[in-house]
Amino acid sequence: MRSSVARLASAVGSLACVTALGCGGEEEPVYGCPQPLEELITEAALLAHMDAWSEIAAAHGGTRSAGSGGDRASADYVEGVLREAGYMVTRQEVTYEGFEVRDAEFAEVSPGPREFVSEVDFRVGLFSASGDVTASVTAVDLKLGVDNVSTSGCEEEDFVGFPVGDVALIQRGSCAYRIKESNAAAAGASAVVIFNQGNTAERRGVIVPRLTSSATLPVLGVGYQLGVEFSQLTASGLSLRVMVDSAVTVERTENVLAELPGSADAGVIMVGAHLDSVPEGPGINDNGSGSAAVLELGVQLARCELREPVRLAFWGAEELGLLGSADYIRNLSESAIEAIALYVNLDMIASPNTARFLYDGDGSGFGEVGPAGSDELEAALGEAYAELGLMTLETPFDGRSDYGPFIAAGIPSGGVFTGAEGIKSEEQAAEYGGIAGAPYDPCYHQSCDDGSNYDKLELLVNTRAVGMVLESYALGERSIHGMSTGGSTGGSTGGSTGGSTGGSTGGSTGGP
Ligand code: PHI
Ligand code: ZN
Repeated sequence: MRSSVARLASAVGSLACVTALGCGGEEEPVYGCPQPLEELITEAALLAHMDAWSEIAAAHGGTRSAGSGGDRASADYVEGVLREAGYMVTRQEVTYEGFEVRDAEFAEVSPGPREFVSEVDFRVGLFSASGDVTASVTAVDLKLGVDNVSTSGCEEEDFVGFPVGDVALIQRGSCAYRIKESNAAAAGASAVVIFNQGNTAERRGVIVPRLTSSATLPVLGVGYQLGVEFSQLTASGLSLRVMVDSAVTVERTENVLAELPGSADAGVIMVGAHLDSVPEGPGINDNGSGSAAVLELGVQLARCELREPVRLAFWGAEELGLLGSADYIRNLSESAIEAIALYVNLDMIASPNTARFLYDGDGSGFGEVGPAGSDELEAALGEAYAELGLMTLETPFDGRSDYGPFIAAGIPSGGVFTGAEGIKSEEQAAEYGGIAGAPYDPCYHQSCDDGSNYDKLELLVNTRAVGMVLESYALGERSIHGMSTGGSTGGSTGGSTGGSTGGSTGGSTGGP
């Protein structure tokens, strides 16, 4: 794989001046790292980053979720480490909508009266409009009872004859809450109360109807039993008061980006991980693990003489729906997208009850095929693991992490994953050890995803394997489909971001 010339150059050490024919010539420099990258990746360095995430979370209320103090401190930490390694670091602002309930009241006025308790008897819909309405109630196409197939409020016809100004009593089922809400609004309803479907045991509790910021009515969710009671009371002149005082807020987080220049520039080699956790916890396996790997790979790659540019990304707000990576891709020009040779995503790479999965870019395991070149990337990762004597399985190429926006843009992608809420099989336990019948990560998206919730050896070997692959591409020992590595394309490495953020994503090193 690695040429002996590169190894010689490593031994000499002064890489900038080592070329095939001596210094100062036109010839290509000799590309290489002081040692093979996998040897430069140490457990101690990775654990220092993992400890940093834990300390940051502990100092910020136990979370590093998007927009929180822990999120910002994590970005500060990444920036500090990368600056120290010689990078220029760019922080790209990502804004998104939040939702806040200031106050809510819900009561039966007649035949009552009775007051309902927020969070116990009812919950405010996500993105519910504000309002204070007292009105009689009209039920909308309800189908009560076990095994019902409710389509309540899903069709405009459900509202034929609906009295303008009434509260619409709607049942969960068959279509999105926002469709029920918009049909109700179009029919002149003043507010909406949606009750759980009641078709199964799981669909009986109090619900939070999830709408969008374009909702125009106050919307509350209640449990099945209360919904049934209301439906029986409509004949006795049921009147309800619905009061919601809410606001759509503007929230912000950021993507952290940094780049090493290459001298040939055939295509940018990109590697990324999301930096945010869920609000419930510190996010140490999800995704302190991937973040630590990208960070340390970046630190060590900065010591290499690269043929291709390497770009690091730490994504914001992945847990809210891949917001940061989607924003990044949305703000790239066509040519900046074409300049990216490949993207490696690292999201959860040290699960405590691990199995090792490669993203199935060639579709051999699950059928879904990635953009051309994703197959080669999967094969390259497979080779690296084989070289390390480690076994891998495959995980569906479904875009359920930050590579989603990349594959949507046609960029060859791949990655490593050690499992989330999925259950480890007997065969996997036999191969990897650990507990069959238990989740790969028993603390997935919980407060216990803390400093004890990851496998140190797994973090080390996965970072090393990815390092081997990144190094081979970045040194020009390997190329990806469609990208000529025979010479410079003169393509842009930067990828400038336009739009609201105005930031440039293409930092370069001032460094070593
Ligand atoms: N993106 C999810 C978990 C996840 C990670 C799913 C990787 C698939 C893969 I491949 C999360 O962050 O919660
Ligand atoms: Zn994740």
